[in-house]
Amino acid sequence: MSDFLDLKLARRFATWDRDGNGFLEEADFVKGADRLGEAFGHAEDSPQRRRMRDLCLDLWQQMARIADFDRNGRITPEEYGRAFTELVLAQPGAFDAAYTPVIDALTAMADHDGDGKLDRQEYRAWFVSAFGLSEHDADTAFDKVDTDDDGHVTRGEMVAAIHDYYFSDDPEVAGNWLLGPPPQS
Ligand SMILES: [Ca+2]
Ligand SMILES: [Ca+2]
Ligand SMILES: [Ca+2]
Repeated sequence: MSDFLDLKLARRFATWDRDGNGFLEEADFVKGADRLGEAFGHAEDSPQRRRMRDLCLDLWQQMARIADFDRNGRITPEEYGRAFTELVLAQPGAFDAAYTPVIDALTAMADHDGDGKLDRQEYRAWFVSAFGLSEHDADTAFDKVDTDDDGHVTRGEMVAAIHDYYFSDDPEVAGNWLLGPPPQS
C-alpha cells in the first residue's frame, strides 16, 4: 500500500470516527446520521431522521461484518486497514460490490429535495455535517467532483470520485479532494 493511500485511509477513518475516540462504533454512525438530520432541519422524531438513522445503522452493521475481526463491537484503525487491504484491494470488483450500495444510500440521504442528484447546498451540508469538512473544502471538492460542470453531483460522479479516492495516487484527480486537500505524503 502506498504512503499516500495509508494517509487517505487514516483520514477516512477519522471522518467516520465522529466522537474521536480512536475506534469506529455504532455510536459514531448514529451521531453521523443525527448531524446530517440536524443540518437539514429534520426534527428529532421525524420520519426523515429515523430513516437516516436506520441507513447509518445498516451501514455500521455492514462495516462491522467485514472489518470488526475480533467481534468486540469496535473497529480499530488496524482492522479498518486490514479489511481494506484484504477485501477491497485484493479482489477486482470488490470495490463496486462493497461501496456502490453505501454510496447510493448516503447520496440518497443527502439529496434533500429528492431530484436524484446533489446541488452545492446539499453536497456542502452533507460533507460539513457528516464528515466535518470546512465549507471551503466542501465547495472546492464539489467543483472538482462535478466533472461535467453542470452544477450537480450525480451518483455516477460520486462513485467515480470515491473510487479515485481509494485507487488513484494522483493528487490532482477530483476524488483525492473529497475529504479536503490531498494529504502530503
Ligand atoms: Ca468512535
Ligand atoms: Ca438534490
Ligand atoms: Ca455534474
